[in-house]
Amino acid sequence: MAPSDPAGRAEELRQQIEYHNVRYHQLDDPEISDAEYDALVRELRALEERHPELVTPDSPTQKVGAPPDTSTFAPVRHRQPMMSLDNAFSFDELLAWGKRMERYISGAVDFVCELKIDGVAMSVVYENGLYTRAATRGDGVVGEDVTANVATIEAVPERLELMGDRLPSVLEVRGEVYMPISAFEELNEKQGEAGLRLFANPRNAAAGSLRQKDPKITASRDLSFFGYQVGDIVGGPQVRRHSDTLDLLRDAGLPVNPEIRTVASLEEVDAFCRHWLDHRHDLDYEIDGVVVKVDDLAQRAELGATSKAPRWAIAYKFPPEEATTVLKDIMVSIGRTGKATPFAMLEPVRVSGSTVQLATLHNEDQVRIKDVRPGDTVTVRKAGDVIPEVVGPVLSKRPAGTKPWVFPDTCPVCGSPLVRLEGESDTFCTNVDCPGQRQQRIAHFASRGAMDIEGLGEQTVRVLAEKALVDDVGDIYSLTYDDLIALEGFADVSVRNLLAAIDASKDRPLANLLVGLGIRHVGGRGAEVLASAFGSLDAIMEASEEDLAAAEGVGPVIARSVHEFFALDRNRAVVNKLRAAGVNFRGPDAPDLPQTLAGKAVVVTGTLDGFSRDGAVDAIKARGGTSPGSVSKKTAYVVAGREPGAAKLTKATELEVPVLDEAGFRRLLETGTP
Ligand code: I6G
Repeated sequence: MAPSDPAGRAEELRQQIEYHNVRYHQLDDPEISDAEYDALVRELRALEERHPELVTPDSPTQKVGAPPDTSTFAPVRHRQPMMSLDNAFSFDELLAWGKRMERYISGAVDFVCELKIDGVAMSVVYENGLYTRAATRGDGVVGEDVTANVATIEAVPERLELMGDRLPSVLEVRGEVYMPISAFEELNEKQGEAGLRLFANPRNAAAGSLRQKDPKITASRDLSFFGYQVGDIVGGPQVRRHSDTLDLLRDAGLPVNPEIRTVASLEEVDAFCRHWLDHRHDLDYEIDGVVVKVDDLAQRAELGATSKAPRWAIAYKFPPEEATTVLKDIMVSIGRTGKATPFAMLEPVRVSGSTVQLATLHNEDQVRIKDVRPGDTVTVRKAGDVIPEVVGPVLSKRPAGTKPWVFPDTCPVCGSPLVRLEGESDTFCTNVDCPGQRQQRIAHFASRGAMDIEGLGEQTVRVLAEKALVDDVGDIYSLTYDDLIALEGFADVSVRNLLAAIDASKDRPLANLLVGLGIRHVGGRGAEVLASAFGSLDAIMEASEEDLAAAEGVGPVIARSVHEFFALDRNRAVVNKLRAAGVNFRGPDAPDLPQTLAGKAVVVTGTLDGFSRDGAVDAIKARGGTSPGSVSKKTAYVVAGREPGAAKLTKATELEVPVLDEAGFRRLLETGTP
């Protein structure tokens, strides 16, 4: 459309918005993200502001929501119009709203900040304290009667709590019906198992669950409700502030969101918004912004409303976490454990403030259940720090002739068979020497949270591996200036930076090294626990599975995994390369003592004069050794105090393990020999 044809563009935008209104409000199957919808409305509004002659009475900018679907649900005329809210997309827009208000009111303003729950707006009417009717917003004047369905929601009380003579004869509460994230995930799991369509997000799941002819289905869906506003009240207490209204709702036994705050300035509003922008994923329900309302009801009356929205409230919308784009292809990546993960290659798209080109599809079942195909337009989601994922296809935009994607049966890197074990959802490359796995292990070692070697990302690791410069993580420390400068894309500065980063990584804490080694089940927390319980990598390596499991915070699964890892010669060889390079093997609490017992197992039995039992064990560990509870052929020495255990001494004699007295033990600690 030519920019010089504003009338044509306005008409086109109106048609598009109407189309998306129906998909969102009536079909619960939106094709575009909320942000893309908001952008269309904003463009139309800006166009109409520049050309007021283009405003039509039926323009979506003049209306709320979409007409109700009266073919399935009876129409309900709201007692008072159910308005929508104006939006602000930045703090500047929020300030501009505050400024606009100054034209209507003067004096100090208190604001109530409420989380904007991503659900379905609902009007719920109580007459003489009894639940009588629930209706959707519809077009703001007439909504859909969903009384039977909303009656199944536990959070919506059947009867208001006794308020004595404060009980209003009519109370219409407005609020949001929503599906908690945990319930949404459970529902989608069940839908997938039953081969049914997955819901794209909790809002769609809530809307779809409400739009059921059979209330039993709604009842099975675990919906919830927060009240946020009185729509109409007859009788009952007089209130002067919105915050008092919320107290009234609480007193009546209606659920009100616990995070609501009343503040005295827009700066505090901004702080509230920023806090929830950072913490939105801490909640078990989705929010897409913050609603800010003037608290004083007299000030509200002065402010009034436009045809569509009150002037006393605004919705501050968070940046979008979803967008639609074209899926160019589906590929499979091989992780460090051999796990084969399908991922989508996308036309680049902005989501959550960054450009996304790749998004995970998790596993074979997920691709099949979502049925996303190369060529599809897909919804992409990037929530918080989570890896971007493909939510699902926009079926109405599917090109003709696409075919379901088929998971490959061989590894895309080494060609070995891909195997999926019975009852498991993941598929694995069976070749432990697969270059794909090896490269991922090295990239993981260098990643943040592990050894944090800046400049040694997946790309660089691939190049280094292809040139046979690195085979395992130990080889990183043998890289030379000449090795690197010969590589394409490397110059003097980048080589020096990478070598400096590699050198700096030698001093990382032991927990980072443990994470970097990529031992199954050992994440950041497990690594911290191991590092402080054992004090050194050697002590961890030499500990028995029982000793590992006996350490506080280390369970049997981690203990077995650690033990199995260090039992492999291949892994011990890597550790030796790291040791030779001078990588730190010492834990956080290890005092600066010479590692005279590195890798040695010393069993203590009987009472020593100069050491308590724990003190002797600590002294051994502090010098890099271990102190198992029993004698085996791996034991280097047995230290015998007064009244030693007979079984230990017998075993030591049998296995020809030297037995030391306390003086010998002291020499051993100091020099490494008794
Ligand atoms: O759509 C809405 C969502 C949340 C609202 C709203 C709200 O308060 C937390 N409040 C009002 C007054 C309106 N819509 C009209």
